[in-house]
Amino acid sequence: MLIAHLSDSHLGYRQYGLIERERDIYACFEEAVDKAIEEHVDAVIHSGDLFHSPNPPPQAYRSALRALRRLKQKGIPFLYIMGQHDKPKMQAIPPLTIFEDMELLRHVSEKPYSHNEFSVVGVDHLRRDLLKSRLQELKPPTRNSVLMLHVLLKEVSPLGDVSLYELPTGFRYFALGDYHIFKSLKTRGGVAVYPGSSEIISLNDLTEAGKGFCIADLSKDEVTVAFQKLESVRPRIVLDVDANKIEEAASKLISQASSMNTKPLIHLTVRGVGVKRRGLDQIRDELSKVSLRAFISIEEGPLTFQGGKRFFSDIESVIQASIPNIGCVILDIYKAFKAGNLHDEIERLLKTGEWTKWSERPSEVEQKASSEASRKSSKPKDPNILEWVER
Ligand SMILES: [Mn+2]
Repeated sequence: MLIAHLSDSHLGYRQYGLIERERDIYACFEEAVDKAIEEHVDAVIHSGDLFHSPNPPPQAYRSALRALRRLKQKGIPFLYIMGQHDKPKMQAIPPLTIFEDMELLRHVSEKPYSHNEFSVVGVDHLRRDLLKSRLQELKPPTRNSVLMLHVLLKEVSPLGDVSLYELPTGFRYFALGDYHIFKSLKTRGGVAVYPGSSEIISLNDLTEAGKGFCIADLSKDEVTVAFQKLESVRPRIVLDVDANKIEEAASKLISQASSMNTKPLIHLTVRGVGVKRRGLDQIRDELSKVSLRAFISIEEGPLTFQGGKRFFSDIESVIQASIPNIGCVILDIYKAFKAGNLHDEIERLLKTGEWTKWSERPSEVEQKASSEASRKSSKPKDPNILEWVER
């Protein structure tokens, strides 16, 4: 029994308001289905968020229809559950019902699927308390059973709803959705797998392994899982660069982007104090020619860890930003040490009792941030700079 496991395709999502991005997302889903057919799978299962919304645009229906028809022609069943994105909030009909009427798929949360010893059971996305009681009722109908859930496990996120050990026993494959990065976890009797989203829906979805789906083989004693990377995923370049090195970084970016077959999305963070947006206009224009869209943001913050690299402008800012509350203490000691009067300074602090007020004192970074915030709110925002906040 070979199954293709997909999840979080988010059909109909128009990221950054770009039609190209909506098309990228369709292309990824359709590529995954084509690959599944090529691999001669016995079933395709989808663990939720097939559509980005319970009211998808007509193009999203067409993309789903194209894929489902190809599967139907090959006699491959498509089984699905709903995620929080495509589940209607009120008493409305879920978008995929229309395809169920056309007998192109099966909603396993309504009616489990069985074929000989193989069966698939599923639960649509549920609130944590409802999910927990629902999980207790679930039993595998046959020896070779799959359980589909749209749930965030505590093993992948501190915001998770349930733990791996709270899942019912007896299932060989837990086909999970909601977490957008590929992850395979061992359970007592089998495996729990997140194939991840088929495209990059938010920058959090970026991963070295790429985006794709899974093919699981349930015919042997031990379940095997193979990740299938998709070619249709649009490339992204995320770069965090010190303002002093911006020219060099920009020319590298331009040659990297122009050598790509598909125009990438570029996310450039320029780090430094007093960086002027106006000064970056030319760089953004040049990057725009070789990319689908280039986003440039400015960070005054001194320290981040991105792509394993460390950026900071001065040690004082590093201390304050990275050690909340007691940052002031360390900073005072550091300054005294640098000035060569560490002993005198500590004695003075102890005598005056000033050290007791350390935790109440706002750090210079906080003061800077609050004055920055008030300045920002009074100033009209540069329409050319897009923030990359998504979802
Ligand atoms: Mn999702």
